[in-house]
Amino acid sequence: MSRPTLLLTRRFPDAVETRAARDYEIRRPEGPDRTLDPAALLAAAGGCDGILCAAGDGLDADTLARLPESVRILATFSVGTDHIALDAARARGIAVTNTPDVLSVATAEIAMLLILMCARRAGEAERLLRAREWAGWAPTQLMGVTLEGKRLGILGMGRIGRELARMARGMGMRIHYRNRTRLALDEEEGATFHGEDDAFLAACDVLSMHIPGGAATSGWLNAARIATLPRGAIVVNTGRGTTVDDAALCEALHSGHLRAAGLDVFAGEPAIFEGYHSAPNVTLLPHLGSATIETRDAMGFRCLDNLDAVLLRDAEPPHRVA
Ligand code: 8YV
Repeated sequence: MSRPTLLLTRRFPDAVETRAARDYEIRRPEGPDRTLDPAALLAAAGGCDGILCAAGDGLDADTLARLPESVRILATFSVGTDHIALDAARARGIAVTNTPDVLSVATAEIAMLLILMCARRAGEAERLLRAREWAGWAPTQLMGVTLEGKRLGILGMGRIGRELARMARGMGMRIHYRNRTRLALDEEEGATFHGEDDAFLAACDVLSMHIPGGAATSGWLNAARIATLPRGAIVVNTGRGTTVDDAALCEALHSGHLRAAGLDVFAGEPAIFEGYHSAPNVTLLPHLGSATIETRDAMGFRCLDNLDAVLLRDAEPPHRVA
């Protein structure tokens, strides 16, 4: 029996590539291994049964409408699906799956890393040494703030937010959260729920953002909401860059209203809003949220579990989002 054909839009971890090659004919787009434009994707998709894609691949409504009839499933190597026009996929009868759960701890770790780097000015400090400008220890040099006892506000208390809350509790932080719905009491573990933005923002010594991208959340952290944060607050974003008004965030870093910001995601990646290069107290990471060996293998296997269900067994995929 002939094997289904699978388009891999990127080079995935070895263990994932090996398993994919065992069960599928592998197809790859021409060109560099990075964010894929629709033309390259369409050029490579002819005759494919499934596509293993990633965030940043341009799967908008127009591209989906032009995918070959043979494509039955898009398995994205991400929990976020804002790069895929889900309605257009539904209209075409193409299943879309994602990778929930397996990246929650790794992403929460990067959020905590950014919180620590911001609070303790670790990025600035490292840059000082690398510039050979450290003149020696001084009692008031590069003083940060202690996290113990501070309020961590988690915007979007899903799986990643809850992992971050677990880590932050261990550091003595007090947890506040803003969510569409309140968690059950046993899941809340003492965290304070906020049903509206202003009271939530006013309670954030540190704001950690975990909301999805897309039109509904575009520019959510705007000048007015930043102004509602206490003076000296820290902002961290490991969700999607589109949820932040970059100019407003830079302005608040320059004015001193915000103490620091830590960003792992950016609107228009891999380009970065120019103002961040000169903004004080900002730590920038290149979308590392899920980048651990263990997590990336698990994400790839989750994608293959979904692809196998549809393409090898004609069954319902376990992590279907559309
Ligand atoms: C992905 C992410 O690894 O899962 C997501 O939504 O943002 C990342 O952790 C990356 O976007 C590649 O798809």
